[in-house]
Amino acid sequence: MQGQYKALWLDKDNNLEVLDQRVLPFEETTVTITNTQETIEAIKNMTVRGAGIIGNVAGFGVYLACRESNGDIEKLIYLAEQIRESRPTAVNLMWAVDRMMETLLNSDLHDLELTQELLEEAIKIADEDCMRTEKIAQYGADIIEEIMLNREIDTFDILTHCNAGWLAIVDSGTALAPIYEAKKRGINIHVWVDETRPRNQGANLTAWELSKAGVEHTVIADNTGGHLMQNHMVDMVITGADRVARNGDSANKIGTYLKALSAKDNNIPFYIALPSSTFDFTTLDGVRDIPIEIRSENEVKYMRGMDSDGEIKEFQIVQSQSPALNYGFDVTPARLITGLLTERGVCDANVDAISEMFEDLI
Ligand code: RUB
Repeated sequence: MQGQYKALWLDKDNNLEVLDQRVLPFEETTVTITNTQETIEAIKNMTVRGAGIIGNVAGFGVYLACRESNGDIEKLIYLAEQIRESRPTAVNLMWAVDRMMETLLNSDLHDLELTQELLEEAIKIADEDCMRTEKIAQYGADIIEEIMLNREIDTFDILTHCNAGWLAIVDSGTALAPIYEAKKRGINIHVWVDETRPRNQGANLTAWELSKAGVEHTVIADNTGGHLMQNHMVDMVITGADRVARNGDSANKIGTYLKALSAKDNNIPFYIALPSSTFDFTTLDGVRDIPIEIRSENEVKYMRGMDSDGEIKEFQIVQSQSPALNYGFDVTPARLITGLLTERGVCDANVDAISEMFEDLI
């Protein structure tokens, strides 16, 4: 891929360009990231968001940190640590920084040559994610085909939560990758898109991605999923993940857990799609130990949107004196998950199956 992906790419000076995900779907603009501080800001303020992309941007961030460190390795290690701490839940961030640091520590190159080596490693990480998401697309579409055959249905209704498409991980996405592949295979597919309050990644990003790809979809308020499942309007639920523990417990955008409970109650397959870089093999119990990000209460109290004159504005929707609480993620216990859809195939969500399939990475 040579460092050119749909949601991020390198400019002629080898700075990182990213799509600004804060302003989609109303504006399509890019942000240029040239140094560590800009990398950290872009991850923190969610110019880029989604576990996979955060990892990729962090990888390129370490290369940019090297470029700005002028051979000062201690400074570079310090800057890399700052990038590593920019968001707490998506483990791809830590994984990518650690891999870049391993390259650094094993290298006997200096200055420009070292910077070039780190750039190549960041590209390699992103290229590998591309390959993983391609495989997830194939395995996921196979499952969709199988369910359709068994149930003899004409249109396949999938429910997804948040955004786990090509905006969230290069270059096909995780949860959306099988959907794009199923469409390519000629399957009639329709997606229920949870709006995903408070930041509306479903309404703003997933709906935008799906329309660009010509995939039929309907945006629903987050509370609608249970009713749809109870009324046989959902054939499968599939979401991405920010961190999957060794026992299969999976952290994803807040609200995912409720969808999994409802899917279980209604006997609907519930899949988590993830590349192996989203596993945290050192965390043994996800519900107990995955760190959950708490973000600003203003994300709950304000909403951004377009007014009737076409102007983009932020609106307050909660009275000032009421406090709000904003957990970014929740953890779906492994017992509610039908399967983990990975680049190596479908893995049962339990410690034995994960240990067996990913033995070489643990
Ligand atoms: C994003 C989110 C996404 C996963 C998907 O949260 O929860 O579902 O990150 O990642 P946020 P992937 O918008 O707060 O970053 O595409 O790697 O599965």
